[in-house]
Amino acid sequence: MEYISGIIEKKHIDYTDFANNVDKVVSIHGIIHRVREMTGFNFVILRTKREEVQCIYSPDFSNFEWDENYFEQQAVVVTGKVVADETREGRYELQIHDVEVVSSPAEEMPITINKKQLNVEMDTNLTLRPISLRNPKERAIFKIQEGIARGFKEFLLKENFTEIRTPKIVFAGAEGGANVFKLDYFGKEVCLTQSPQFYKQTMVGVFERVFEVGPVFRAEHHNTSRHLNEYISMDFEMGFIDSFHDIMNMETAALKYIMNMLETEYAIEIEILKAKLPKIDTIPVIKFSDAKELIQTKYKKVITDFMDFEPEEEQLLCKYAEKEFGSEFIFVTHYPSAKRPFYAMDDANEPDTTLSFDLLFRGVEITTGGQRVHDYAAQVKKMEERGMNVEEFDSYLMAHKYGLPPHGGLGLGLERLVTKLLGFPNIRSGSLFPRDLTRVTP
Ligand code: AMO
Repeated sequence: MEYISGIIEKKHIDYTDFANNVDKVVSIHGIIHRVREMTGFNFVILRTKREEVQCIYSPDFSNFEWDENYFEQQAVVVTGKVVADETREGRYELQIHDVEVVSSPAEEMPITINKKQLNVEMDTNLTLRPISLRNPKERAIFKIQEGIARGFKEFLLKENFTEIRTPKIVFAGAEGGANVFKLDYFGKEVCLTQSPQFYKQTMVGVFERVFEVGPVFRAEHHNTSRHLNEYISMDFEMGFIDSFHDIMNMETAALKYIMNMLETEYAIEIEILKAKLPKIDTIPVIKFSDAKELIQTKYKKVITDFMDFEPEEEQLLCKYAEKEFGSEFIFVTHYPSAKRPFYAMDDANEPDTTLSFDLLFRGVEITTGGQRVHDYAAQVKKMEERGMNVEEFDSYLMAHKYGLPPHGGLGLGLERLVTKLLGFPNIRSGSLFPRDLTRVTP
């Protein structure tokens, strides 16, 4: 009988092991990313898990002749001697002794992926995503994306939140509106979740503090640089809050933790992308109505929408926050009740507004959050006033009926955050395989 013991054999070393193997002969594997022919020798750049590794072919120390059998995009195992790179301090390179070709591509790439910058249109980039992502700069974006989600998770676990996974096939859209994907579920009409909202509130009754990082779906019918039809929502929800300020504080602390993690653990990608991380000290807070007034008086803009911000208004607010308070973030609170979902708690002092907020960063809304209605009777009343069929929401309201502490939470769009963090104009740059009006492949 054959048994599997779970012993993981490291067949080849990684670039990070080079420092401990100077002057030793080692093997490393990777993809031949680029070959630069020089006089008398070749630079062979290997694309490995995270780093590009410089190897040198030279008849002086290589045991074979570099000919047409070796070319870019082959998967190879390279054996050679580790030496210090004399032109780049702290870096190492490999003097190639032998190369074993493990796999060769069937065709040449239709685009050049081994230059610093992928010089193709967005459309080509997305159509050829399986290969455009191999460009070091493109893939670095998704390492940063990993870092953000990792920081969010690590931070919340430290704060005693429990990670949950909620269904994506649901009975009703949490955020209301028409942007719900409907689907047939064994003859019954159901939808794809717009947000884990109902379930995260429900789980406050179970764990008090919960979070989830997962896909949500929005049937947005417009093509913009800020909207996707599927995106990753980073959500948390917490009980026993005194006010929605507890939520804004938790988010500010989470963002500080995330930026610190990126700075320390993702320096390679920060350097590749030349990313400018925001400094977060305190984040200014402004009320929605005051923000509208400010935009009108300070920036002389004629307000046409009194219920929400136009993209340009969000940009102006961020400009204001940066100029006045040196912050690239700004919280806007007390959004009009009419524009917020039924679960948002109204402000007792100004019932037309909600105890909710948005967080704007570098000109775009990246988060919505706030305090929720936790009292059963109050929630039913608010739903009835909105003409909703309360019975349809029985399973959600069970949490309220049998008791929930005062609670609140937020949803942070991962792609919006990573896109703004890295200074890209279009959200598609921050999505691995974006889903938009025209794209369901690759
Ligand atoms: P909201 O609908 O405002 O709130 O969404 C929260 C955050 O998700 C991001 N986002 C999007 N990202 C990409 N494409 C889209 N189409 C898109 N729509 C939204 C934004 C936004 O700030 N349940 C509430 C959150 C809560 O109160 O806990 C909700 O989903 O970054």
